[in-house]
Amino acid sequence: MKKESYASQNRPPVFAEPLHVGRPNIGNIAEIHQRIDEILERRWLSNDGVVVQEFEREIASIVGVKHCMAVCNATVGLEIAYRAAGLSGEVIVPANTFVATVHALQWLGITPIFCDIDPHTHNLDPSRVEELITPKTSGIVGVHVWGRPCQVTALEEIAAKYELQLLFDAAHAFGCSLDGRMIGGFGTAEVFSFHATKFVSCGEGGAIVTNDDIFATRVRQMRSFGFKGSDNVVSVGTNGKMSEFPAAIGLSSLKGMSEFVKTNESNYYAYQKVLAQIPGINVLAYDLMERNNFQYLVIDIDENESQLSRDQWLQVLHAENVLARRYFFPGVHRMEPYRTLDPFAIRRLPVTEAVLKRVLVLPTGTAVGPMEIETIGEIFLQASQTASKLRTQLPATLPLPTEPLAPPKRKAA
Ligand code: T4K
Repeated sequence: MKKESYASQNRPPVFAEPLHVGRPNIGNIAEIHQRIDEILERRWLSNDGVVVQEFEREIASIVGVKHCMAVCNATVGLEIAYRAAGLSGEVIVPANTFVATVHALQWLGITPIFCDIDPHTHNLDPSRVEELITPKTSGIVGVHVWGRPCQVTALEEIAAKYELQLLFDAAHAFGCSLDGRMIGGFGTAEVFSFHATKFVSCGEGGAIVTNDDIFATRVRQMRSFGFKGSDNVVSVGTNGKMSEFPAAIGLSSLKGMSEFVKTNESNYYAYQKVLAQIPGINVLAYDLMERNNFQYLVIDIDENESQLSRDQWLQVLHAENVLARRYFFPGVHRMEPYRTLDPFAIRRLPVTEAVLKRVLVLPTGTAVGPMEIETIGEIFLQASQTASKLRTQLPATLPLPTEPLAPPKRKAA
């Protein structure tokens, strides 16, 4: 790692190697190898194998739910959960989320109705939900963005009043709590992601968790082509099964979970310390009375105070090999096919629009430590001190490629 002034031109980046958001935390590699050897020796590679079952038991016990169904990834998990919950017609959902939350609805032919978010939680604003309910509405999907919980009680009340299904995309929120209760036990079901970029990871993987016995049975069947036992198909289904190998990686990752959280948490405090001196940059806070996984290090940028726009900060950081991400810009409502299907969604999402222009996610996890964070703090400090010059050199916004894919060609009738 070579340190030089950011202001000097024609020099290598401060970090010789890129620092990624979402660099995987790896559990005990020897243990992973051993588990994989055992799987191979058993010659049972998928379809409800013993390692998947152990992984499911562990998740259910950590979260405190009756049922955990491991799936190949959270996107397919959401598709299965939405279908098993009987969602149809219209479903109310935030646009400040990873596109998978919404794609899983659209994939099932369900119309997503984008609802604005709360400026503090960055999650669905319950006070904006009721005005979007129509006779076609079948459910509400909340997302615990950054692992910070939705206003669950308010959403539960609305769902009960209008007899709607309530589900949560908990892709970010494994190991987090709300009012002392672990995320995973709310609504009809919640869906976790164990993708490589999540702090507990299988490489690719996810889990649907619920306390509802009938729902769990339906999910188990739908996850495996609709089979109930051999040769007996009782519903439509897909192949959403997790195989033994990702479950083995997941089990080792679960063992490292408390260490990963500890690292994320100390990174969080280190970032807070180094960024406290930078005007207009605030580290998004976690509620320290709750359990948090601290897996996302999010900063909120006040452009007026910091003198640089979010996209200018992004350019400053990328020039130094700090590959910050502007999740979830530009918002799902501005992505295809939603941009075309619901071009006026933007008008009812003023808070979403504002938040999406202020947020940057910085690298954390076990690949980042105090030294890197100290250096990132220096990059911020130097850029802040030369902000008026940088403001004239760097474009205030970075364009997005916006071309939709051409629709499939149909044969003329
Ligand atoms: N709901 C929500 C709210 C979600 O955030 C997600 C996923 C889902 C649902 C769906 O869950 P899954 O079906 O994936 O289980 C990444 C992840 O691919 C995605 O899983 C995650 N959310 C999202 C927030 O982040 P991208 O498009 O940013 O991925 P990518 O390839 O740019 O990788 C992110 C960074 O991680 C890069 O800087 C490189 C680094 N990386 C990535 C991988 C895969 C590594 O260092 N090693 C790796 O193995 O979506």
